Amino acid sequence: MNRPSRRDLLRAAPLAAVPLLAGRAGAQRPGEPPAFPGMTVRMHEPRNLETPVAHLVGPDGKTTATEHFYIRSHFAQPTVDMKAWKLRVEGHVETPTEFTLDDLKKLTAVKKGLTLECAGNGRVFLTPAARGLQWGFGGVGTADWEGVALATVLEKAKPKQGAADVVLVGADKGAITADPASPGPIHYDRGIPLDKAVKPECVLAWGMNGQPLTQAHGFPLRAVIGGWYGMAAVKWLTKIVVTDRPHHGFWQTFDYSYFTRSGDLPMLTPVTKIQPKAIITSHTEGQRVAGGNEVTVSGLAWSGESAAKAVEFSGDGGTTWVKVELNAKAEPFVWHPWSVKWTPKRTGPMKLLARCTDAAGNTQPDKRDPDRRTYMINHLIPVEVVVH
Ligand SMILES: Nc1nc2c(c(=O)[nH]1)N[C@H]1C(S)=C(S)[C@@H](COP(=O)(O)O)O[C@H]1N2
Ligand SMILES: [Mo]
Repeated sequence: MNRPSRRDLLRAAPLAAVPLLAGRAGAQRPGEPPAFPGMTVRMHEPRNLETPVAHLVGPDGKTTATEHFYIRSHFAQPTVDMKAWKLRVEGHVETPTEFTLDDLKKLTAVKKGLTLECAGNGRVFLTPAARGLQWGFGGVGTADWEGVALATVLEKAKPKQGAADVVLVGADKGAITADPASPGPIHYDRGIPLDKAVKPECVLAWGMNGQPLTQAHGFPLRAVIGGWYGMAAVKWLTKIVVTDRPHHGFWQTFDYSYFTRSGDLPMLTPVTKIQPKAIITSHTEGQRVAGGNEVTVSGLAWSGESAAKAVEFSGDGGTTWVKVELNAKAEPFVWHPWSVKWTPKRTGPMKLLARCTDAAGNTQPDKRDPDRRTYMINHLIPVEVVVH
């Protein structure tokens, strides 16, 4: 086998070079966490890793292999002492309750395929450049989550009349010092309105793709809030606090918020629902494609609480579009693989685009809405290939 020389690696497109270097045996420097083969490092500590698009879908054609599932952590990963670990449910409830992991496993178990997307996925494409981790297309993944419905756990504690939010609290803790700073060290948390929290797509998961959760993905227990961006999927869950008023916590005001408007009154609003999006996974920026031959372009499409109902493809930067035949009925909460045949008819750079319309009739916008600040990035972003 021909091993690429170091010069070749350095000459490769910057996007491709990072996973190659990160994946090389021996690339780990002393004192650094182990290398994650094939992952793109967005931040070393805390560890934040992006999935290269070619690894988004694993061998089963649907889910992301756990070792390739993106990792987004704001603080150092906490290590949980399983002898002492309990999940406490308290606050505006009739029966404050504590559960060991075994207690939870005795409740009715559920297993669900759910797509998780970071609210900042695609941030690298924003102009002007935005602060925050520079995710490309790969801050997203789908796993089979095994656990108990959040509703089942709430039923045991019995929220009182007037319960508003279900605040999920992680064991990780730290101080955000960049403006807007946190009020000293705080846990990672997120409030979910009770009416969403009791929906079947809200799961407290101890299993991911048939295995116990890994440390990075929230061992021993994490939330997955189907249809909502990843910031609500609190990892290393230790406490659930039911409140009698909306929880205006740090992670849904100073962070993970955007502007909605009624008339011309902008109002800060927590980021919630995943927006429709289609991405191309078969081709990457700058890839060379032979002209005149039919090629298969493939990718993924999803739309939070709705289903990716229609996908369109353009090989010419949006001048003409073709309908993509979806080979299976799309479902809400989970992405849908798609593919289309394309024959490039001229040489030179060509912009490939995919566009998703969901079952509720929402289509991806052409242009970026600045009211979304640095989140919910689903305007059309081309992948430019070079036809030769
Ligand atoms: N406790 C805790 N939970 C967390 C976070 C965190 O930093 N701490 N990050 C959130 C964000 S922003 C995302 S996108 C998802 C990512 O989950 P993953 O690392 O398993 O992909 O976890 C969420 N849950
Ligand atoms: Mo995120």
